[in-house]
Amino acid sequence: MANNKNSSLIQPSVTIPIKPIRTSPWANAVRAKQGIENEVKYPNLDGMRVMILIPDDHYNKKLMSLGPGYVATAMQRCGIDVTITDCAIFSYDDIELAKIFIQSGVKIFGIGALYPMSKEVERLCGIIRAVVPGATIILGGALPTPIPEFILRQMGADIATIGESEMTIPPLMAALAGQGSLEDVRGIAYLRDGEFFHNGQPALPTRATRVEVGWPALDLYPIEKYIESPKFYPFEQHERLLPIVTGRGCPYACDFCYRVSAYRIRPFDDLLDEMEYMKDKYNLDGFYIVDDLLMLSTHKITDFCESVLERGLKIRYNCTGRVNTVTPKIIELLKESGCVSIYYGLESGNQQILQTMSKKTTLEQVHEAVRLTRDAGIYTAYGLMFGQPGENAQTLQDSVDLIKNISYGEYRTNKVFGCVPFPGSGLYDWCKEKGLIKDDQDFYDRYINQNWSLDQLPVNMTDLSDSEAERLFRAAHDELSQFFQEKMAVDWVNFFGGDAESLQQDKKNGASMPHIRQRVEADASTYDTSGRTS
Ligand code: B12
Ligand code: SF4
Repeated sequence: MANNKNSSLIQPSVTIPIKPIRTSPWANAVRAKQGIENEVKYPNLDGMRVMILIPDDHYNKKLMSLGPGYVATAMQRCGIDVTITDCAIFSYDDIELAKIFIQSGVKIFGIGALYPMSKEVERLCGIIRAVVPGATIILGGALPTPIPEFILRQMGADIATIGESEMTIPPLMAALAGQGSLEDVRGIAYLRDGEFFHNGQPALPTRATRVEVGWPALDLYPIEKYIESPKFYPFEQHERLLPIVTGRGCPYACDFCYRVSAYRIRPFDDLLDEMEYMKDKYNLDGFYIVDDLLMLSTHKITDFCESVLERGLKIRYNCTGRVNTVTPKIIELLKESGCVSIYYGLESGNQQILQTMSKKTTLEQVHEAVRLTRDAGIYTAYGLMFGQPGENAQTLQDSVDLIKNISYGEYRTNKVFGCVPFPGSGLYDWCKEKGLIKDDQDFYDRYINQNWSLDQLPVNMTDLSDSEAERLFRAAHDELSQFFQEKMAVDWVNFFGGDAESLQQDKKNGASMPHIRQRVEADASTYDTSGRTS
């Protein structure tokens, strides 16, 4: 943590000094509606060649990133010869990448990325610049969208597409081919002779169907590599799974979350057609439903489950969930239609903090949702975070206690993550207003993680001093590690049999069984939150 505060007193009282940062859960939906369109014209760009790169996210579970596939489909509809190179799958070093770029002969590169991949993107851009003179580099995704000028300059790229880009791509590529000009392309930002231009928000697909924007160009990915990669619990390693999105955007407005657009659910006939197609083509057993939309409303989730059942689609799937939409009926339908695991973004064990972050959920809903889910035999994963404005020792302890109270039958540790105010979130703007983040460069320098882990507090937004916030965060981590080590040791003995007495003896001596400790430590380093926040 870089900023310093004087007070190191821990206030156990739960006094939240600020109001929720964003209050209307529908704010984004209303704002973005004007941009929604469903007509795209595809120019003929035969002969144009593009390489889309997926940066390495340094995670052992290789989840296919769908955004580049959608963008590639838009390019293919223009006749562009496009390839996708997934650096997360192949972990190329600099020399290998340089050779790939040179040998490809391609002059236009696209890179889709999230903020945590920024150092990787910088590396990719640097290598392209070094070996492909005159290359055009287009960035897309959550990395450039909220702060395109800073990101373009820092990465050394030329053009950023803002948010969802299927409808931006055709006019953009036409402009690059000399059929039109960049000034007229909506939804991009770019640097020209060092000067920065921003052409505003993109047009968005109404429902993201096959007809409208197409399905992602799966043929361009190394599909078997994703299928072979380690599985999310409770799927088994032999199961064949791929990700799919059920819609776009989100109608809520949690203060820590980066969201750019109105929510749009895909029509279920189109979604189920795609699932059926993928299942047949790749012999799939199931899906990771990666977006935030599936459990947004009782109505939607009911329709989805019923559509899966009506089609007789025998699948197993996981999804994200919102505790406020859970009912016994919904859980029953989810189970019946093949759901094996739900990831709930619980975020905090303190009600006032939930309100501060505009989560629009209650602790009663949390307990009820977890109980119903687990009683139905659906595995429950959850994420909590520490570091919201107004947090103190007590609010952190409330989160630790919540985890302990709702955990049973665990195979892995659950922990409290650091709350990172990513660019594009309400918190990022709030931090700038309060002077906690000076500018985009300041945040870029503080955010040192380049992987999935959110183990740091790059900006101290709490009421605590930096050192106290850090100390309490580590102490919470240790408390939970200890808790899960003991819990898993007991589960292990119960499940596999073994010497319960010596386990008790170990515990009395303050020692844990070494094989359990190893397993817990290994697991903690690859904790799978799935990047999901709903
Ligand atoms: C699936 C998912 C993941 C997956 C896959 C991520 C991926 N590379 O796609 C995994 C599990 C790996 C993941 C991990 C994490 N994630 Co995540 N994830 C998502 C999620 C839920 C859905 C993404 C998705 O598939 N959307 C649907 C597709 C169609 O949209 P899209 O990917 O945005 O693609 C469109 C545009 O971005 C653009 N585009 C995309 N690629 C390209 C490429 C080019 C060349 C161009 C021109 C355009 C372009 O056009 C696409 C089509 O419209 C989003 C939330 C969301 N609803 O988007 C969070 C989200 C992207 N994740 C987020 C976060 C914070 C994380 C984690 C840090 C969380 C964690 N600790 O677990 C890690 C970070 C991993 C890393 N090292 O970078 C944040 C990103 C914040 C930010 N500013 O970067 C999001 C937005 C969640 C949120 N609500 O805040 N995540
Ligand atoms: S955390 Fe989930 S529910 Fe909240 S705004 Fe983000 S995507 Fe929507």
